[in-house]
Amino acid sequence: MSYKEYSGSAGGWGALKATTQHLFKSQNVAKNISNLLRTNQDHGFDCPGCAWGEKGVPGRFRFCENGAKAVNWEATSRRVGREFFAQYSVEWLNKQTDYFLEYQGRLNEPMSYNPETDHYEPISWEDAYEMIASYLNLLDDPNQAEFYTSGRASNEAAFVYQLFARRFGTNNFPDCSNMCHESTSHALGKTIGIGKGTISIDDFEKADAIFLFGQNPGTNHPRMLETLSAAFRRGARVVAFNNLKERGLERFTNPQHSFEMLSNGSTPTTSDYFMPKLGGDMAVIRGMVKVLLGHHQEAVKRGESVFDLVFIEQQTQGMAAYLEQVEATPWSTIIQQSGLTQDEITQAAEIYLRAERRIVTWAMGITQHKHSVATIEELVNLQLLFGQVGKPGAGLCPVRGHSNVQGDRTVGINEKPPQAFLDNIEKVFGFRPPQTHGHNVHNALQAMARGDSKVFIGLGGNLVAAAPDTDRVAQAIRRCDLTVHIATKLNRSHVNPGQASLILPCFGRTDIDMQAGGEQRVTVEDSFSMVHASSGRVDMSGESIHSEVAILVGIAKATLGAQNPVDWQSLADNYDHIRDLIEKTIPGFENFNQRLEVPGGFYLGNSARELNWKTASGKAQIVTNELPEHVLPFDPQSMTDKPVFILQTMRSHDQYNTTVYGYDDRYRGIRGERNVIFLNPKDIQLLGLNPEDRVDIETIWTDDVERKIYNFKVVPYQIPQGNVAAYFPEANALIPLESKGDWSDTPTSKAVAVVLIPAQNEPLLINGSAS
Ligand SMILES: Nc1nc2c(c(=O)[nH]1)N[C@H]1C(S)=C(S)[C@@H](COP(=O)(O)OP(=O)(O)OC[C@H]3O[C@@H](n4cnc5c(=O)[nH]c(N)nc54)[C@H](O)[C@@H]3O)O[C@H]1N2
Ligand SMILES: Nc1nc2c(c(=O)[nH]1)N[C@H]1C(S)=C(S)[C@@H](COP(=O)(O)OP(=O)(O)OC[C@H]3O[C@@H](n4cnc5c(=O)[nH]c(N)nc54)[C@H](O)[C@@H]3O)O[C@H]1N2
Ligand SMILES: [Mo]
Repeated sequence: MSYKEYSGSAGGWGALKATTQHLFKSQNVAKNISNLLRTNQDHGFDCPGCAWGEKGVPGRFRFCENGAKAVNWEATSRRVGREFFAQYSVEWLNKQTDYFLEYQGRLNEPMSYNPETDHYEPISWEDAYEMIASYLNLLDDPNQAEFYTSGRASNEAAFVYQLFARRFGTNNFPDCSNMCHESTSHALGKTIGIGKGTISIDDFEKADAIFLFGQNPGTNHPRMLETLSAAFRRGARVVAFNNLKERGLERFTNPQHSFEMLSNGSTPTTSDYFMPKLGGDMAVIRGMVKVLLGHHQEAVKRGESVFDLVFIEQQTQGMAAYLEQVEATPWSTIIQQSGLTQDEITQAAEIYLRAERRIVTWAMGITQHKHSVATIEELVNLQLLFGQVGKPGAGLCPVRGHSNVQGDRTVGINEKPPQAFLDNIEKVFGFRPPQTHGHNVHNALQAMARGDSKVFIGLGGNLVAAAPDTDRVAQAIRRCDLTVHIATKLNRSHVNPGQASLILPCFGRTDIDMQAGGEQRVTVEDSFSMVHASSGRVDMSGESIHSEVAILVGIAKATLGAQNPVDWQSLADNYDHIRDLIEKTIPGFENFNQRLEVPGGFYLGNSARELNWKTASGKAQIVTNELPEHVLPFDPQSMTDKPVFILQTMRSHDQYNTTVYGYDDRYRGIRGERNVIFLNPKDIQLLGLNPEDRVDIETIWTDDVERKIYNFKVVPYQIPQGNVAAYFPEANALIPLESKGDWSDTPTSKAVAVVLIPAQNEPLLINGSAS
């Protein structure tokens, strides 16, 4: 492995080269290129990459490097079938890397785990459905089953899934969003009455200033770079707050604009870049509001105002108490917590002040902390002070992760469903769904660890690798009587089976979905609440792979009976029937099937954007919070003599969550390795270490569990002193299950206290990578 600083810009030649390399490595080259051409087009499939939206420009060819990787990874011609599982035991497979497991190709036959041989063996679809039904129907209580969803599932699959599980009798819907934007949904629900962003993609063309908090679009939402650099070119200020110096946020060359590519030019994506400490954003925003309040007080003396007083008066509640709290917060605390100087915060505040239309965006750097909900409430307060909701070119923009994570929640994947939704289910389907709240990811894992939950079903995803405390989570899932994985590719969760375990292979976004009623399409919702259709191109007929909907219908029929509470088979035969049921149950989907014909899809609407506040008070709610004393619930330095660092875990450029495409992280200058830890050069010196030395990393937490990972290579990087960074899923073993966000239960993946110890042993080499 080696690392050297990356000198190019994000996107550009490097991106095209990487995309084509990926295309050529695959054994499906021609098919993949024609797939790419159809991604995000009107009659193509929705890119399984991220949830960024598209301006529906018909016929325009759009893709990004990482979307290309996602498509290519899914559309591989490699297969994992019975010979593979006969050859390798589960114990052996569990020792392999995440990269190795997924690289083997697409699952293409239902498999059942045999604990006596420790091998997966073929099973027929019908036997698999009967087996699931018998385990479910033997439970003492439906709440002993967990129905996990990952955000690639389509609206149609997710709706059928929740209908089945609710009819079965539970609201246990642990979901990937519990580890992702849960803090956003909670904070926005409480403050503006809807847990979604308030802007549309056009608003970026009208904004004067865009503030980006805790996100790395160059890697995770590459199409957003184009939006940002267009805004920049037009003169908008683009201000980034990031714990690391991220190349993709600094400069961008658009691979689809040949002129920039040829001249090797690059457009800056940001005009201003600030590097707060991990978890310091709430203090940053508090500081900005303090500066702005000062300006406001000055203006009032002149008989003017800086805040939007009419908006505050008519639309909000609670502003006075909040401003008192802002005044009471001393600069010393703000500076110490944020890691920025008063000057830097003032600079940011003044950019905000000079703009008229401001967008605030955020992602995991904001949502995966103990005080994430409070931080997002602080962002909302700032925007409400200036009337920045419901106005063109302005608003709140949480940038979602999985391509349909927002849609899944819309159609009912929700462990705390709103009463109106439950009432509609009762009205439409004639049964009373369970009324008590179910399990989120945190509760589900605890219940499985205790042995209370006994059946785990996963609609996609890879919970063992995505959740914190990897070893404990693996043990918890292994305690189940039955685990079922509806999946495209082999992963860590499949090789940690329950007593019995099934792998049920399904189609992905890129595949043709042929049913009795003809070729089917599915729908997804992007970050901007746009719903559009997606239909795949790859022909998988002839293999024993079924669609997600067909699999769920198979399970539902076997468990509940063919007609209970609907004619299940008719839903699998023609997904229009599912969309008719969604239309009947959920507001916003009127004429669902007809409206899918409109190019670019249709907008679900957003009540807050219309200044319709669905909160208890009927107004936008200003929430007053104190700044947290520490990013953790205790002072870790009091528990050890070694210097304590706060660790964030993040994505490399060569991965999609737990899916590892490769071992490079181009923009951060890493090649050929993932077991690296990024440190400030001064901290390296302070520890008496040198770049490329190897360290073991150990968590400081309040229990006796040892959480340690070994042999991570030290990499000097632009990161505040006292903060370090490593990749997930490797570093997930360090995050205690109990370390979670207030209100949201989201794992604190961006703040874990650790100490570094010079490595005791030489690294083991697995699949060419140190482990
Ligand atoms: N190619 C690709 N695309 C993806 C994904 C993928 O894995 N690969 N994952 C998808 C999913 S599910 C999601 S949720 C999104 C994730 O998209 P991101 O949120 O961009 O993902 P992370 O890699 O976790 O990056 C977090 C960023 O926040 C910064 N950061 C961390 N902590 C803090 C903090 O306390 N304050 C500030 N200001 N910054 C901080 C980090 O330095 C990093 O740049 O991307 C989606 N798109
Ligand atoms: N430490 C740390 N942990 C994190 C995070 C972090 O930043 N740091 N991020 C968190 C976030 S934001 C998220 S969203 C979660 C992600 O958690 P998950 O959504 O559970 O994980 P993924 O890695 O996206 O799931 C990958 C698997 O999904 C399956 N799959 C892929 N496509 C399809 C499909 O079309 N249908 C079906 N049925 N299956 C499919 C494949 O088998 C693949 O192995 O991880 C979280 N975990
Ligand atoms: Mo996510």
